[in-house]
Formats: sequence, C-alpha cells, structure tokens
Amino acid sequence: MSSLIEAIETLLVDLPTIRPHKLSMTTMACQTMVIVRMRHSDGIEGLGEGTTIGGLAYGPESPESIKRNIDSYLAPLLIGQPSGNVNALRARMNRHARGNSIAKSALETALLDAQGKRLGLPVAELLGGARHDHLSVLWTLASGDTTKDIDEAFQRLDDRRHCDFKLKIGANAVDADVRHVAAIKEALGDRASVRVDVNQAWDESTAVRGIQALQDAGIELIEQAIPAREHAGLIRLANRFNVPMLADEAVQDARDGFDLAAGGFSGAFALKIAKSGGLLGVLELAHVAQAGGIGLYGGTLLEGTIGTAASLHAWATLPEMAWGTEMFGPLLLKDDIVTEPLRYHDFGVDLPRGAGLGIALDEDKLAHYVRK
Ligand code: MUC
Ligand code: MG
Repeated sequence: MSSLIEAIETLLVDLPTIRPHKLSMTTMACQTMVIVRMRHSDGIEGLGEGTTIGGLAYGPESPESIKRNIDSYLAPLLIGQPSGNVNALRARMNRHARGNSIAKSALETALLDAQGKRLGLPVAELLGGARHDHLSVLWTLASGDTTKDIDEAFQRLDDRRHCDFKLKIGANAVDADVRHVAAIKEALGDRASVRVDVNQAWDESTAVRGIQALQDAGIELIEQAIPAREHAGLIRLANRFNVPMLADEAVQDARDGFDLAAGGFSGAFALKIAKSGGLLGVLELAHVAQAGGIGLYGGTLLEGTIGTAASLHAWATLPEMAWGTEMFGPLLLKDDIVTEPLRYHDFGVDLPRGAGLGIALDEDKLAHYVRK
C-alpha cells in the first residue's frame, strides 16, 4: 500500500532583502514565500515553495492567493490520495483547477521532495538523472543607482560569485535607462556580460529605439521588452536585431513555447518552475525549446532556498544552458530558513546532494520569520 497524503500546511514567510531591489513594476524590500509542508502516512514530509514578486505587481497570483487557493481548493484534491504518482496528481490538479501555476508548482515540489526522500534519491534522479552538479548563476544589479550597481558588480566579480549581470530597466525614460546600462557595461568592459530585463515596460516602437541603443552599447541579451501577450511583436524584434531576445513573461508553458517557436521566434526562453506549474511542466517547455532550436535559461521568481533547489534539480537534468541561470534568490535575502544554505562559489551554485531536494528546514528560523 503506497503512502497517503495526510496533511498540507501552508506558511507565509517574510524575509527582508539585503537592499532594495528595483524592477520596472515594483521595488522590493522584502520577499514573501509560501512554504508548503506536506505530511504523509509513512511519516515523510515533503517541502515546497511558491513565490512571486511584489504582491500582485508581477503576475495574477499573490502570496496570499497562493496560500488561500492551496488551502481551499488544491490541498483538498490531494489529501487522502496515494502520494507516489506525481503525474496522476498533477493531472488531477489541472483537471479541477485552472491557472494557479505557482501554487501548483509548490505542491508538485513537495510531492517530488517526499518521493525522493521515500526512495532515498535526489529529485534530479527522479527526473532521469543530473547531467551537472554545478550550474552558473548571474546576479541582478537593481539598486536603482548606477554607481552602486558598478561597485556591487566589481564586488561580485572579485568574490568569484558572479560574472554575468542582468540590469532591471523600464521604470525610467528610455534614454536614462540606456545611459545607465551603457555606463555599467563600459565600466565592466570584457570582465562581465551585461543583459537587461525590461519586464514588459515598453511598447514595440519604444523597444525598437531602446534595443538599437542597447545593442550598440554591447548588451548581449534583451529580456521581455514588450508586454507578455504580444507574441507577434516579440517575434518581429527577434528577427530585426542581432542581439538575441529572451522571452520571459511571454512564455509560461509548453503551449506558449510552441506558439513562439512555430511563429519564427529565435533567441531564448526563461524557464521557471513557477510559470509552468512545476518541474514536470517546465521540462516540457524546455523540450519544446530544444526542438525549436531556442536557447535555454534557468529563470527565477526570486524564490528562497527551497524553490531555488527545486529549480536546480530540474535544470541539472538538461543539457548545458546556453544562457546559464539566475538562481541567486537566496543571496538577495538577509537570512534563510534552512539548516544548510546552498553553496555558491566559482560563479555558480552546487546542486544540493541528499534525498529529495536535499534541503532541511531550520525550525527556529522558520518560527521567527513566519507571518503571525
Ligand atoms: C524576472 O522577471 O526575470 C529574476 C531576477 C530578478 O531580479 O527578477 C526576476 C524576475
Ligand atoms: Mg524577467
């Protein structure tokens, strides 16, 4: 008799960031994670995390809605079910609940963590096996101040923590943003690659002007310059410029990936477990990208250690990603709620070892940061 899912607890955990993190749609001083503790009849607990950016600023799910929708709708679909068949439980959630990809990702992560612990295998092995145990990680410069960003970049380079940088732009006028980015690229020269994420802030004609100037300044990747739903516009931009486009908000799941690939998009897809409803869904998207000749990039919604570890287990099963990863979420937070933080070194991070995600909660820290 396989183990049954007995109880699912969701906790809102608020952790301060090390500095304000300025994006086109919000400035973060704190990150809120929804931590899932899923208990099973064999005594095993699976951990999951559902996290977004800036309440409802980034997308249609907020931390509070993730918790509420798990508690009221998704957990009742899972409680009492045999826990080992993740494919069946994923189908059950999708059949009875639309959308809510971040909530579903948190639950699927907890199912995989529990199954890995049960079998004594890392999640990457459940997914077919890890091809890498160290993945490159970029850093996002988003203090909102050019001089501070340059100092931060040199610090990260000197510490051998990161050698690729992403700049968050789109909150200011295009010319001011371009001056900011060009100054950082000029200061860093060949020591680092510089990319930008516009987070949908421009319309297409503004994007043409901005991207031309960024391409001239030596920027090497342009992420989500225009609104998510404008697939045709994104394809036009990809065909117009030499600098590649990275589709992020535009590509949630395999269906979006197929539409973009079939429409003639080239460049790269930002993979995120949160967008695709979990590890299984994001790997489907990765396979569509590979079939369409589109590059891979391991993306984050600025998850803490649990969500970041889950993503790393998925990325580790893929071929080397053309654009690396941005799995730096835990480094943006002042503290952690796990006993062993992830190990960042030599411009990347190690895939955690151990059964399941390879992550254990620090109960004191959790009690300290959980929303009362
Ligand atoms: C995004 O849109 O890519 C990833 C890094 C960061 O600073 O924000 C996120 C979200
Ligand atoms: Mg992005």
